[in-house]
Amino acid sequence: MRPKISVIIPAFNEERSLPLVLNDLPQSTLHEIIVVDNASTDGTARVAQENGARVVREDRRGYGSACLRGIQALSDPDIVVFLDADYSDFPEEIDQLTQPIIDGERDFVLGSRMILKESRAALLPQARYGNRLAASLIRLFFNHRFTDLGPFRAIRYDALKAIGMRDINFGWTVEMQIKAVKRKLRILEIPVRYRDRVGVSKITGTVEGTLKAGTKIIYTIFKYLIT
Ligand SMILES: Nc1nc2c(ncn2[C@@H]2O[C@H](COP(=O)(O)OP(=O)(O)OP(=O)(O)O)[C@@H](O)[C@H]2O)c(=O)[nH]1
Ligand SMILES: [Mg+2]
Repeated sequence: MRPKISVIIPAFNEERSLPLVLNDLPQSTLHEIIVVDNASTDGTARVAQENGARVVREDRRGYGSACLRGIQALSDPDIVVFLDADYSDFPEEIDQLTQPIIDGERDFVLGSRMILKESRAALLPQARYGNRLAASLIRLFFNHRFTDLGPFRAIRYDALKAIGMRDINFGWTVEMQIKAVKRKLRILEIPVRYRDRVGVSKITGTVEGTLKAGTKIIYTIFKYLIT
């Protein structure tokens, strides 16, 4: 039997990019696509529905809040894929992320944007720097080599439930990675393509977003070192 693959897409005011993301997903092979409308003030919910997704709303802003809401809305999948709504990732690469899990070889597959030269170039300099810093700390504290904190990732549903995600904003991606290491999940990083986003930047493209995200990520790494 084919495994049930659910996709969770957190979206805050992404009406321009979201249709592109949804149309590049191989929808007929997927169990469900959940767009979490994170209190958008534009047509995000409408375009999500029009382009084949189920929409749930989360009024508490924050990347992690949106992802947590998406997890609540899942209908018993085998594999969960997280994907951003901004069309920076290449949704058609989803099969590369899920295949190692389908084959029973891995529990968690992370798309890294730091491996291919073109992908790395599409990251903002502060993101490249932050990724390297976070990766060094994780290697030092938890003895696992990651190269990125990329948003495009696939994880077995039972593993996702087991790690118990909590972060409500920018610590989300790093929390999942650290908990995966601590739980001794079988982890694989694969190179993914990446491009400039469509629409307005919310985090890395702004000074405030970068500072907040950077601080929260480093804080989260130390928090899980201690606890
Ligand atoms: N910032 C932010 N993003 C959210 C929120 N809820 C959902 N998102 C989504 O999270 C994803 C990542 O946000 P981006 O603005 O692309 O942030 P980034 O990838 O760090 O930076 P750029 O792509 O360079 O702008 C997008 O799909 C957003 O729509 C929220 O409350 N705040
Ligand atoms: Mg982005």
